[in-house]
Amino acid sequence: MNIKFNQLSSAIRFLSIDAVQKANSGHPGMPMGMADVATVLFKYHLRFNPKNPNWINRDRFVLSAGHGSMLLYSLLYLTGYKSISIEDLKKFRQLNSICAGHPEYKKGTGIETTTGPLGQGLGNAVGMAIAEEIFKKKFGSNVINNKTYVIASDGDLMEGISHEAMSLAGHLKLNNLIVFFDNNKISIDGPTSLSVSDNYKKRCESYGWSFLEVNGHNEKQISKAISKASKSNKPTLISCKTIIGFGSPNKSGKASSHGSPLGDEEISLVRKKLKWSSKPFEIPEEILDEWKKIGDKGEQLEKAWENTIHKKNPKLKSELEEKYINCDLKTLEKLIEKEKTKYFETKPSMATRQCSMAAIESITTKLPLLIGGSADLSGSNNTKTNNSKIINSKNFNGNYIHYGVREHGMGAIMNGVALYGGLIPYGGTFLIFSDYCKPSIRLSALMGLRVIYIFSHDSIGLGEDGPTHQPIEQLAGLRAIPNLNVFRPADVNETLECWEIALKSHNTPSVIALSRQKVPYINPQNSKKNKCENGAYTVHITSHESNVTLLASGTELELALKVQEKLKENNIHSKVVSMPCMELFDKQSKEFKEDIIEESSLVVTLEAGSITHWHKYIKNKGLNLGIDKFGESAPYKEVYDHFNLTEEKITSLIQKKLRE
Ligand SMILES: Cc1ncc(C[n+]2csc(CCOP(=O)(O)OP(=O)(O)O)c2C)c(N)n1
Repeated sequence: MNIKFNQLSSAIRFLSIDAVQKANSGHPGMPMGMADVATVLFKYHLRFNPKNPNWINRDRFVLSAGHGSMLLYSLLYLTGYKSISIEDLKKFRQLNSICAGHPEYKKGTGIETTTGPLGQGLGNAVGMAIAEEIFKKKFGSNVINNKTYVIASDGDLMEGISHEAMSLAGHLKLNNLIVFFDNNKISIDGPTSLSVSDNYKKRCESYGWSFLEVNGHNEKQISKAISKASKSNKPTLISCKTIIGFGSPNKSGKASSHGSPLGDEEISLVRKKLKWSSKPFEIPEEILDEWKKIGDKGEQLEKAWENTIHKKNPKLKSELEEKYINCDLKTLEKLIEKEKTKYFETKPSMATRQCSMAAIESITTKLPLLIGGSADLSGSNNTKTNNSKIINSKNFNGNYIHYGVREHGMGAIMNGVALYGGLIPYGGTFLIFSDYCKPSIRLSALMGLRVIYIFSHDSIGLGEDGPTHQPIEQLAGLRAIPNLNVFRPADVNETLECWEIALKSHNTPSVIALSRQKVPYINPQNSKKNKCENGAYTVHITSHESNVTLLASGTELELALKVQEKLKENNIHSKVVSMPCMELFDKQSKEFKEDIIEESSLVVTLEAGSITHWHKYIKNKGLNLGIDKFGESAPYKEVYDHFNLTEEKITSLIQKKLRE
């Protein structure tokens, strides 16, 4: 039997509307509207192998409009991915179902990224396309030549992040990136004319993108546009004029089909209109077979690819997989040890941002997988080193990206680079502007990606730039994100150790907060052991019967040691603990924690920022010293004094507290 094109797309439409109806929540309109575009893409163009969702050279498909998740789940089921069965589709939006409300990244499932916050997927796709170019340059275009396809909605393109990501993609001439714009002119509040009158063609042209327009329900037009886009020397946006809720007699073209079940009555009208007599979740065998055939082609595609690379070099595949995709960190430990010993001998005073630069410079000699960058603050974040080679549109044989002033885009792009596999992205800005990329950081954590955020100028210690640039609540906000390690190293030794932990954290992103101002070398003894690994360690004790425990992070460790001296002059003994990473400390055993923070002593925490996350360490007594106001513009020592963060003031506060 000859299966017609619209029977294939109807399968997506009905799985989507029936699953949404069964869950009694979800978004049917978008999958109904984009079913034709998706069918053309999967049937004729996308190179994928459901039997091996991890095939390195597969085309990436990103559903940036994550609310239309049923479109993706239907496609994965129909083409034969093991990750999604018909039973899973019936459990759409239920606890522990792979078919979550919005797509949630899980390696090896065909779900390439977590989407839902609009615009993020588009940013991820730019990162994937950059990663592909880097690999292509390393291994040749007959080895790596995949494309990245995206479905983006009106909402995706309204979000500011889409501007940042598309602008950089145009600048880098990422011709491996093809975006389908679901131009249905409907969003939640109604017609998009309520809020937007952008000229998308001109917008794309100004970014350096190709712009094509098609009827999103016309098989030939869509396919022709994809072929044309594939030959472009720029990224392409294909504006697909579609009807949201296509096939629904009363709800198509209307916002009412966007985000709620159509209802049984309307669904039976859609069945009539689209001539679909099958029951919910039943796909006629011949249609399912046709879809499976589309999926099955992937195995051949992958085999042919394997043959090509085998001919080129029989060892290439294993090198690709072992050395790159699985990220070789074997040499890292030795390297960090060597660097630590070097600095123990010289004991340099350096700003921790400079310590980080030194760490990066040595790590990149061994790890070509590290892809750095900064949102236009390279010199300030110290992310660029003598080993940095700039990536540009003419040359992807590099390891450093000038992201421009695009923090949000940078975060989403780094997530995409990490998702592609085989590369470890790090990117910098000022800690204050972590707020500008917070949604992407949250997604790094939610997806469990090894992305390293380098945030310098981490306190009032930046001085004269004043309260707009002095972070106060930023560390607290970041520490509130689950599965994110927030490091604040105190000297070069800790900075090296924090970098080592970040690189070894395969499923957890890291923030490394760094100082603008110099700090002394503090590490009391050289050890192979990574002292930051447990989150905190004792730096100096004046007597084993100390009655004060000073707990500090980053630049305030120096202050804590000065306070300790002053206390000693007054016959008060104390212990100074460095806490470079709260998250790691909080995971340690009760015994370890009690050994570090002795309940019998007066616990004083010290960090030039919000005290929010320090409360938990002082129990009933003790002092949380920090700043819960906006900063001040002045030379930094004066700002510290203004906020009572000096050894004299802190010492007398502690003395007063001990007398209480
Ligand atoms: C960052 C972000 N803001 C808001 C939302 C909530 N939201 C989900 S879909 C949507 C807009 C829907 O319009 P469109 O993107 O055109 O999708 P369509 O109606 O075509 O399915 C909004 C505001 C979101 N998911 N992400």
